[in-house]
Amino acid sequence: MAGSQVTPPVPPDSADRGVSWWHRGGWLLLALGALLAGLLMAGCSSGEEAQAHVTINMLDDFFGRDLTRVPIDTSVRFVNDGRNPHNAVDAKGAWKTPVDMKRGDAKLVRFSQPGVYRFYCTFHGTANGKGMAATLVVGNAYYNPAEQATGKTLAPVAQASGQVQRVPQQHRTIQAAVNASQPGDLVLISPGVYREEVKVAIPSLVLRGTDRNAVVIDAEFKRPNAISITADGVAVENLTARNGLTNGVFWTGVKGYRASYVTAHANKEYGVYAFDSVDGVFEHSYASASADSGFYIGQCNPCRAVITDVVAENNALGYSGTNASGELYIVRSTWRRNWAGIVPNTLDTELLPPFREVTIVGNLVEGNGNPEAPGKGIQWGAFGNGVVLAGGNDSVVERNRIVDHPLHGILITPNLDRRFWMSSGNRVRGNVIRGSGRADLALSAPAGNGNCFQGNDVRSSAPPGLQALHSCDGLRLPLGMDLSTMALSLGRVAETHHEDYPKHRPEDAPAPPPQPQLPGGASAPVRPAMDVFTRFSMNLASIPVPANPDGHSATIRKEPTVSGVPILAASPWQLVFALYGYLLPFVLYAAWTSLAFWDLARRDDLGRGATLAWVAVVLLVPFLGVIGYHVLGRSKLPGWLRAAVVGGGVAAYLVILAIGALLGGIA
Ligand SMILES: [Cu+2]
Repeated sequence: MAGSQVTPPVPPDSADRGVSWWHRGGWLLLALGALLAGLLMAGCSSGEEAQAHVTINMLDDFFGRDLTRVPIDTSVRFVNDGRNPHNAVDAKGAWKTPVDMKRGDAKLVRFSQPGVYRFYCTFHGTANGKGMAATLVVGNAYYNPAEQATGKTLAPVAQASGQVQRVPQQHRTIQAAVNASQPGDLVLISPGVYREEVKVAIPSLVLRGTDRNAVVIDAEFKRPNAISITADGVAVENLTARNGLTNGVFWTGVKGYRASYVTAHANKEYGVYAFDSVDGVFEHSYASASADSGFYIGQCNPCRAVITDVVAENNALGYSGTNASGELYIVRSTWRRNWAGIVPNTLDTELLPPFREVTIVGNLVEGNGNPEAPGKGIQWGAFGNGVVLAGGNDSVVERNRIVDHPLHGILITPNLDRRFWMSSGNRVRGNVIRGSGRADLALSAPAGNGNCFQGNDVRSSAPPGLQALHSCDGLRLPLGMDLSTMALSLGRVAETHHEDYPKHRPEDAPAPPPQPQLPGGASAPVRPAMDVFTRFSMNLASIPVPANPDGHSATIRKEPTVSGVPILAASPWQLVFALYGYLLPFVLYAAWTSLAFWDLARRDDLGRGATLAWVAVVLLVPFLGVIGYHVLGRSKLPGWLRAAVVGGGVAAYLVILAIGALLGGIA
């Protein structure tokens, strides 16, 4: 206390006021920073829109789904993604959107009463269901799609009827054969190119081609889908579905579905797609040149579905599954040369977020990072990764072989939509990963609890030591999260916003190679898609890591990195965000520590013991120690300065991250 005489005595109350000013001011600034970041991340949308809703797209000139089922009190967001003006008007006049919705316009309509709502666009459809028209079923309202199509109430059946409807021998079109069928019938299609959209509202049909490669349903980029299915229990086998304005084969709102030996090629959204559907299998199928994903199971819980023995190549995403959870297995399949391989994800634009309990086992995931594949902006953020878990929980990634990816083999990351979804409780074990440009395993910050990595045969991770810091059985420290990975993703988001990504079209993709035929061909047993999941036998534990294809070794080398950023692969946008995200915390930490020592050295109110104790706290407790000193240490530095340097630094970091996100994620 030798210098006490040079320090003017300060009345205790004003000293207290100084401390409490810091408490108020500093934490206020911190809280403001966090709040600002939170607000930016939440976007400028209204509260209602921030909640999960279901989206019905308006395209030229059709609605994205023939049938949408929602629970009571759901908001439905009608959005015009076409070029023409559209609207949605209830056929009985109960509700309507604005009449003249332009491209990009959206309207939320909330449905609180159960019922079957048929709606249409007044420009391109009629109230009695012709042209641009679709159906919305709210709550448990009774709806049998067959009634609308045939005037008859038809229930699904488990057994084949023994009847065969032949195309073109008995029926000139596939649609005519479907309309003439009873549940349990086989619609058997001979070789030919069928230029129609087949709408299936009769349950338990089996649509089968006699030759997978020569029976082609071609939507000619004029019709929404090759096949659209709204009835339960329908199987599609041994044919090719191509050139859909949206999808190749599409099930919506059904119980029981199956695709076997199906080829889906050059569809503008998805190849083989099940939405709001449960109890299904996609098997021995092939999808290429989809501008969104090859295979997609979305909005279900529990999904009770299996994807097995499929090949997805040259799509934006091999597999995408938005808000698809529970008893969902993606196994023994090949995902290669897409933008990204397997990407379960969480979005607010569909119901049931976040995704959870997805099991990904025994897949070969190879060379996803193919800029020649068709794609759209929304998937660009996933480019160059093998497996991405984007904002979901409690999923399992085991015994996959993952080779040659410009960024990561397996990436666990938060996903930003209208809300910010963190990933937690995911288990990554026993995978073999080679040839990742940035890291074989990556955990992007911020991440929730319980993500673990164990027994993976890998060469690198981001952050380093991921398997040691986040093991499944042993040590799990909340330290191993990597902010630079998040920052790198924000760079991608900015690129998307600036339309700075490759734009290849499904139309220009090379034709798919011939694919193997359904065993038994035309005379294979007829099995309607009933209790598909229960009857599918699979021994998960017996699925091994797949063999190395043609024994080749990885061709992508780990890239030289500077401050955590792969310098060759990074675009200018990525460099800006990644360098900032990587460096700023170190810069701040160094500045706070220097300031604390400088202050401690000049303090005369502390004894040697107290000073050394603070030095120890600052040095030994990462980040929090030095923040603790500035907040609680009664530093002689002016409160406003400490508030600006500590609180402002943290706030700046959050704001920069949020602005990066805002640039492309929400706008
Ligand atoms: Cu219209």
